[in-house]
Amino acid sequence: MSEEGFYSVRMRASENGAHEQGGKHISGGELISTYGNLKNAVNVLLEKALTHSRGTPDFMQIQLELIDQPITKLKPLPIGINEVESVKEGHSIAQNLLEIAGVPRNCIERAFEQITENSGLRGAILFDIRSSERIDNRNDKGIRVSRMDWSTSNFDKWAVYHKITRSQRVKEALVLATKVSQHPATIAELCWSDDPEYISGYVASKKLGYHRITRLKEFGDERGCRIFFIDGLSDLHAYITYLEKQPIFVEWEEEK
Ligand code: PML
Ligand code: MG
Repeated sequence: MSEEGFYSVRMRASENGAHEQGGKHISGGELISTYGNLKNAVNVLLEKALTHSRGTPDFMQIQLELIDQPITKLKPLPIGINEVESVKEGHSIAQNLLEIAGVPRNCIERAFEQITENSGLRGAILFDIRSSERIDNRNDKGIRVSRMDWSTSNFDKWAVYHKITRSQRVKEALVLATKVSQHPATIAELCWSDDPEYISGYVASKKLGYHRITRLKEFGDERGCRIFFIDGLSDLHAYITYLEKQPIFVEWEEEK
C-alpha cells in the first residue's frame, strides 16, 4: 500500500430494527480502503449484508473514518486444518487446542457452558483465564475488532500456495485472528460462525497458529461464538483500544 490516506470502512446490519433497539444481528464487516477505492469498499460490505443467510436487514450502517495512525503490517498466522466427523469431535479438538495454547481446563469448560447465552452478540467476548469470568462489560454488543485488512491479490497468492479455496470469509477470519493473537495479553481465540449455513470454525493463538476445525456446530444453527481468552491484563481499556483502533494490514511473503 502507498502512503496516501487510508480509511476504515465498517458495516453493521440487523433485522427488526437497529441492534441497540433489540434487532437481530445479521452481518458485520470491516476493511481498510484508499480514497479512490471507497465506492468498491462500500459495495463489498453492502453485498455482504444483503446476501447473508441470517436474514434480510432492515437496518444498516456503513461508516468511514480517515485513519490517523501508522498501519502495522503483520504476517498471517500459520494455518492448519482439522477434519472432524462430528460436532462432539470438533469441540473436543477445540478444547484440547485451547489447553495446549495455555487456557486452563476449568476455564475452557466454563466458557463452553456460557457459549449458548453469549451466542447472539455482534462482537467478541473477553474471557479472563484466571477468574474464568467474562470481563468486557459490553453486554449484547461485545467487542468488535476493527481497522484491519489484507489485499485481495496478496491473499489470493497465499490461498493458491496453501491450496485453500479463496474465500472472503476465511480471509476476514484470518485477518482478525492474526490481529487479536498479536497482542501479548491474548492467550487464544475460539470462534465459529453465526451463519446457519457455515459450520466450520477455529482455535487460534500466536503459539499454535490458526487451526481450522471443519465442524463446530450443526448445519442450520444460528448460534455462533467468538471468545478471546485473556491473561495478565493490567489495562483492559488499552487492550480494547488495540482491538478496536489499531490499524493492521496483513501481508504474506512466500518462504524462501
Ligand atoms: C465467520 O463466519 O464469521 C467466522 C468464520 C470462521 C471460520 C473461517 C474458516 O473457515 O477458516
Ligand atoms: Mg458473521
